[in-house]
Amino acid sequence: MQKPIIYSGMQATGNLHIGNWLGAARNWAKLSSDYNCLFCVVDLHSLTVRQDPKVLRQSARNVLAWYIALGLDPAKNILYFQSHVAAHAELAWILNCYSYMGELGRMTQFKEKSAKSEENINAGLFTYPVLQAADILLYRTNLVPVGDDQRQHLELTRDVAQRFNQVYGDIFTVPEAYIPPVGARIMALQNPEKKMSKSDDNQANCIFLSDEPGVIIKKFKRAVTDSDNQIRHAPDKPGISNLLTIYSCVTGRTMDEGVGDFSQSGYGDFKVKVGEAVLEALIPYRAEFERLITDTAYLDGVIADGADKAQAMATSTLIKVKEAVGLPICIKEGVSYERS
Ligand code: AQP
Repeated sequence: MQKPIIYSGMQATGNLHIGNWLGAARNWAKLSSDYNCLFCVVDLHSLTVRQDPKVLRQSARNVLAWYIALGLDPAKNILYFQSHVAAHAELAWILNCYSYMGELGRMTQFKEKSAKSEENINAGLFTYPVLQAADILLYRTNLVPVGDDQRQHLELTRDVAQRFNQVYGDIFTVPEAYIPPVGARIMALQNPEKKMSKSDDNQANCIFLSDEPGVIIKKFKRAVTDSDNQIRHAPDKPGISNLLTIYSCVTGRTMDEGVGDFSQSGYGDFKVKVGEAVLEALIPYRAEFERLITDTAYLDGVIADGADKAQAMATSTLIKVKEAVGLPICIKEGVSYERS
């Protein structure tokens, strides 16, 4: 029997941070043996913000190398760049015609990002969730493992898929979100009321996977706590709770065990120990990333192979969609699929 399909992705911009790892990539690796998986570097999404072309190209490659370093074997998973499969942009256009201005305007990420970049509120920022829906629906995805911030976009994907299916029959699989019970929203270290984010102006908020060890410990030492010196996980202690969550994710200790581990510690000691636990967990992944990123031929091969495999799956869905909506099918597009 065919395994169900997982699809997920990360933007090509900047360095990955521990939120991207603990909220998403870590679960991709855990789930990957039970599913057929596609993990995409969503480089088209990155264009909603002005990018330096050279930097973008390199950071896209870095993200793909991180995927492998974090445990995603390219022999068992399809790893590829979104821009290498034209069907993403084509399906996004079609789905734009089945998405409403009102629902897109309600997206929290659009509101936040447009408030942040008033000088560049482009149409791509607005239709970003439609491209995301196209990414997911192209592969008849069953499960989408993401962090908590993507919950709303996943709901929109489901709505668009159901709306389309109601008109044209059973074209799309309606996907489910997989949001992990712990680590789905790693918070900013200096401001634990908001999520850790790579575009944060204050770099001390964010632990990047490639930060030097000394920098990681320093950032943890500076993490905001509170004044009562009690190490427990509770809504009134967002800073401490965030650190305990990170500790639990990287060590595999439950929240209660984590609290027990620090029953004799003060905040200073606690913060250093969490930093050290993160560093220790990252060591093998960082070494593997350093090895991979210099292996140009190997990465080029993975990228080409991923593009071919993703292309074949995507084209088959796109033809079904085109046929459903009444677009003429070019004979050259003939790939194997069951015509209705
Ligand atoms: N803080 C987080 N905690 C848990 N999961 C997170 N994710 C992002 N931030 C956190 C998850 O990582 C995956 C890839 O996300 P993305 O590439 O779309 O990154 P993003 O949301 O753009 O990340 P940033 O860091 O927040 O970037 P900016 O600053 O550009 O907004 C997704 O599954 C996401 O849920």
